[in-house]
Amino acid sequence: MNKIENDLFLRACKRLPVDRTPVWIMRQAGRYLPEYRAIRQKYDFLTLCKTPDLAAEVTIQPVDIIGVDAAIIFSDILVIPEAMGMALSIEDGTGPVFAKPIRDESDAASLKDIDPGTDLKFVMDALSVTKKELNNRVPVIGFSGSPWTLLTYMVEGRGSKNFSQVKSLIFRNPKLAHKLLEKLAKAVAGYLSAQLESGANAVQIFDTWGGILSPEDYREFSLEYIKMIIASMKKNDEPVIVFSKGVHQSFSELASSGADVIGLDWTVDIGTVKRQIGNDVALQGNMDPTVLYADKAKIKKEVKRILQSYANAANDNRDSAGSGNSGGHIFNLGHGILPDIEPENARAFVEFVKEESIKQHSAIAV
Ligand code: 1CP
Repeated sequence: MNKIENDLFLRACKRLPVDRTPVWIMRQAGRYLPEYRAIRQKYDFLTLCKTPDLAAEVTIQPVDIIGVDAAIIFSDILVIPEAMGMALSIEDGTGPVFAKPIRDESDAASLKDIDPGTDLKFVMDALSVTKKELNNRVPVIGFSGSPWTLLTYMVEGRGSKNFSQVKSLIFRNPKLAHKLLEKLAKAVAGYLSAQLESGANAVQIFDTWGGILSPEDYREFSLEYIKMIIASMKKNDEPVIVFSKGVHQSFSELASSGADVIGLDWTVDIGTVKRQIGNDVALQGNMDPTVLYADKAKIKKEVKRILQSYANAANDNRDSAGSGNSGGHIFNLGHGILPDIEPENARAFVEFVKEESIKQHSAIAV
């Protein structure tokens, strides 16, 4: 494979030396960008996902406009259940909706096994076009939802506040829940492997709803399946990032899940987590996405605080990764960027991470 010009993101994932902290933003291709909205005016969301040239175009927008160090392929986690046969629509104001949610054995039996190379060929094609058009400027991240997070949408039928349907399922019929989760784990492992095969340089598993479970239930219904996926993926040395939101008590277990990188939401201190779990994995995160509503002075202050917290912990841990004490950190928000953020603030955020981390790295190196 051709050498990637800016490979800071991949190096940080593998805890190799870097001269500054790389940064990207979850949901970086999306509605906060006027350039994205201009394309969305002409095409609906699923058409965008399924037209490789358009998906590639919006994937690359934040690299050019915001200056991030990695692209993430434009798609959605819900393309897997759709490929399994569930009719999906994305409704303005509501978000994704499945007309017929999965509630019992006969619904479950209607789900077909997928072959990612054919059933999700549009994602593979979007990756190929993106790789070609990016011309190795930055790495491309592929992704999937975790089995648990996919199951929540498949059972609820849409976004939910208290997740009563999917929770009823796991507590009343755990056997069926496990059967579905296993089916999803197989599909996700095949899907992520196919994305790497099609040119993705790393993959992220989004477990957005891991934190609605107790630590024990998280282990049983989410983490076990994430581990299964990582163990069974066909891959070379490409990094795997796991972002399980809100699972504060489970970081040590996550660190031994086989993931290279653990994504953190903003409700934990990154330095505290680093001290707790040690130096075996890299950390990604973790600025509160709503800090991007603030003025630039506040954004900068928050960026500096997070960089410093990580560096102090790396120093205490005697972490030898990277130059200085900041290797093994990928800067990101603690969850997706919100649609009403000013692009100017997103740009300033990325710039602050670059400037401040260079200062910090060189201060420590001398
Ligand atoms: O109107 C539009 O343009 C559609 C809005 C939209 C977008 C831009 C949806 C519907 N999905 C996406 C893209 C998307 N989704 C990406 C693109 C790549 C990037 O990051 O730039 C990614 C990674 C996702 C992943 C995703 N979809 C997650 C996991 C990450 C997270 O934010 O928690 C989840 C939970 C979804 C489901 C989903 N799809 C769309 C919406 C609005 C939602 C959330 C629904 C809810 O409220 O629960």
